[in-house]
Amino acid sequence: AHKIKEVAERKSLYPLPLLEKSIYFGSPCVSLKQYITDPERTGIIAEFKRKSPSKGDINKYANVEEVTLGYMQAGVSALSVLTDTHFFGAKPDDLPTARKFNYCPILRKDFILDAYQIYESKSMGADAILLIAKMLDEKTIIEFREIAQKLGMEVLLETQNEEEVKMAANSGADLVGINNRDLSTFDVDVENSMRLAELLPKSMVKVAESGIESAATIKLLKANGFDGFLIGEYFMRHSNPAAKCSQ
Ligand code: IGP
Repeated sequence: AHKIKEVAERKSLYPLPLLEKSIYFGSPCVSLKQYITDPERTGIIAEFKRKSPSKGDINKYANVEEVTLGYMQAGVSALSVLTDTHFFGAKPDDLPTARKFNYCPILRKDFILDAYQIYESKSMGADAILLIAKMLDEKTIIEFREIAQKLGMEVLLETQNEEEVKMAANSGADLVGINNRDLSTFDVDVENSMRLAELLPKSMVKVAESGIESAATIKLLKANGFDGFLIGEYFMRHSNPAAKCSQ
């Protein structure tokens, strides 16, 4: 509580009493890692996003309740909900709404740059947060990972090159993500991801992110050590994303 106060005071977006009032603050999280590795489930993390920097508008008027419920009924392991407004068109209530209607793990997808956002994630009802290795130094990653885990959440640490993957192996992150998309060129390269996955211990839960468009790609990634598959645009660009997801 002391730490929450300190961080909330510094940022003072929502004051401490508001964050603390969230019913999610006192409640336990669902384990993303567990749902992804559950052999009864698909390993798919289905993402809700309206637009993206690489594609522009994807599904401007998508309804978060309808889409996330549909994803879950289609048998996904977890949901990923974008909360960034500027680049991804998120509305402030998207994640809390998804939470209200779904029991499965929810990953908060945003650019987390300040500890305050971790407390905020918990108050929104997230079970896990994304940390992006390219945006944070190693010391900050460990500090943020500790805060998230102390609040009961898990951390998916996103990597994209050899150096980041090696750092992630010793970061204490619950899951390591390897982004198939190079964020500077937007190129998708699954071969690169599979090569990088080999640098991680077998026991580490690995999530392949971005540009996944077919069951064949999932199969290939699975055969090469990946447990989870983060898929957004392939579902979202359809008028009924959940229907696409259940195919
Ligand atoms: C999903 P795609 O190509 O299936 O829509 O990708 C997800 O991997 C992508 O949205 C993503 C992302 C991120 C978004 C990966 N890392 C970091 C925002 C921030």
